[in-house]
Amino acid sequence: VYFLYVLYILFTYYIKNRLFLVEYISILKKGIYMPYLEEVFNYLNRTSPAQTEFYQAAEEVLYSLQPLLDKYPKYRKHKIIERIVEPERQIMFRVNWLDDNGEIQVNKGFRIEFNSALGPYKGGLRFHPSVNAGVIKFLGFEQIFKNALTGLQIGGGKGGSDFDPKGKSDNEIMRFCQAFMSELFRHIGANTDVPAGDIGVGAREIGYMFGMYKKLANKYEGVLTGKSLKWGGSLVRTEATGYGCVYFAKNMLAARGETLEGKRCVVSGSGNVAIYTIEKLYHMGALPITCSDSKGMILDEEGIDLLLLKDLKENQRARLSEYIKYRPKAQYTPIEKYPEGRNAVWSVPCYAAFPSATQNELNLEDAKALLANGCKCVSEGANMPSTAKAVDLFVETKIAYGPGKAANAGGVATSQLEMAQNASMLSWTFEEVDAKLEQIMKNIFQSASSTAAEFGQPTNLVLGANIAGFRKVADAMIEQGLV
Ligand code: NDP
Ligand code: 2IT
Repeated sequence: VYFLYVLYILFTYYIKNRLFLVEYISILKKGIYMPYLEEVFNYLNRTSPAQTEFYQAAEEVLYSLQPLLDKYPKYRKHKIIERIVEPERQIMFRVNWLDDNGEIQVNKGFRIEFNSALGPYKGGLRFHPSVNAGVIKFLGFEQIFKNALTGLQIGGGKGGSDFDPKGKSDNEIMRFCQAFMSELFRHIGANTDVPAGDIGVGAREIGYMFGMYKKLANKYEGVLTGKSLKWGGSLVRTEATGYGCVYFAKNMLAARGETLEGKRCVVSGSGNVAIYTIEKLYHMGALPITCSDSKGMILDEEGIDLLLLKDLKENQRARLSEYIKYRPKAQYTPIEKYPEGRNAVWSVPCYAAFPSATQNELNLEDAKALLANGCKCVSEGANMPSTAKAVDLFVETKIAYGPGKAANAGGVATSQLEMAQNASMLSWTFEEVDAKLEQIMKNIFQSASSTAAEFGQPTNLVLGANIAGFRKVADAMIEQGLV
């Protein structure tokens, strides 16, 4: 009786606070693996101080790799871990430009060329005041494995600037982009390093940067992706990350005999990824009811008005708070009214959640709120939107959880399709590119889930994606010798 009583107490404690076990298990796991990986983390702390986002990304990947490292000693013998955490090249530069008042402005520019085992460095450029060396490094690190998962020949890179595009005139944007490219051009090329967009960088910025590259390099080549459809861009690239993220969710759910049809979905962000996630959710018969920006969130129980959202964000470049002027029944919550330390988007009851704004926008408390409200699926459009503890909870509770490097790989995959079209001087139809994207997302899901099953944790797509991506890069590094 006592035994049953103790069991009952433990069980109710566990149900009330699943974190107890999650944390206990993850500390235990990390404790067991520490000796080897600890050396790597100590090295990173010593040589790249204060890069917290990078440590977070590296820890997630490296801890997932333990079963692979145990099974195949070749990776340790070739010191792949020690080599893969060290970028092949990092470029930091000054960007001077003149604002509309004739004042000199100075920003930092970054490009990290992380790993070229599988192809030319490939990854976006982010313009946001929060950009620093650690942010670019975490994004570049994630990009290596994401790009490997696509099955295409692309290495990993990332770049950007702490430039804030908000409130800048079109001329200021142009002058900044030109100044940025006046240094970057010497490091990139269609077969070397091919940047694209990310936060704060869309078709307009890619246009100005392409123009400057062409002038300085005297080459008209596919050096950037996300170009305008009028001069070398690919159909579906604009939609690709959001569409791909929903395709990924569809695959995760299909494996569980579920669909998105008729389901309430919450989306964060209101930029490129969020907008086309919402569009594809409608195509699937789902009901997307939220979106957000850095100032607040919209809850529209009748479903987000997609045309209005596109007009506000793509044409007017307005704040999301404007939405309720046109849809008075919708509800706007400014961030000052969010529960403390939380993101209000994740308190809205839903079947599936699509974090599509930025890193660490969904923490443990948010994850608990989602699960308590019955959320069954999280598909990450953003890069590393969930904190480490939130990820642990999703994995432990075995919901359909698609980590960013798998779920948002559709953007970069379609960038590679743009490169292929540029190189062959052909252009494919919307249907052709969309069909390829859908197939790539299916392949990524299958590769992550079969790898997860191979290592005994069939629902753990964090483990599966990290091992599957790493293995491709690591094997290529071994075969290409010590370079
Ligand atoms: P956009 O610049 O188009 O939109 C970003 C959105 O996120 C905006 O709504 C923005 O709000 C919000 N946001 C940005 N930073 C913050 C912040 N610190 N706090 C709250 N909200 C924030 O970028 P994308 O849609 O292209 O990118 C969104 C995410 O998706 C990023 O994590 C990016 O790395 C990732 N991603 C993008 C891909 C792409 O192809 N574009 C491919 C794969 C991943 P506000 O306007 O108020 O700043
Ligand atoms: O994070 C990403 O994958 C992107 N921002 C897209 C990169 C690309 O090269 O298309």
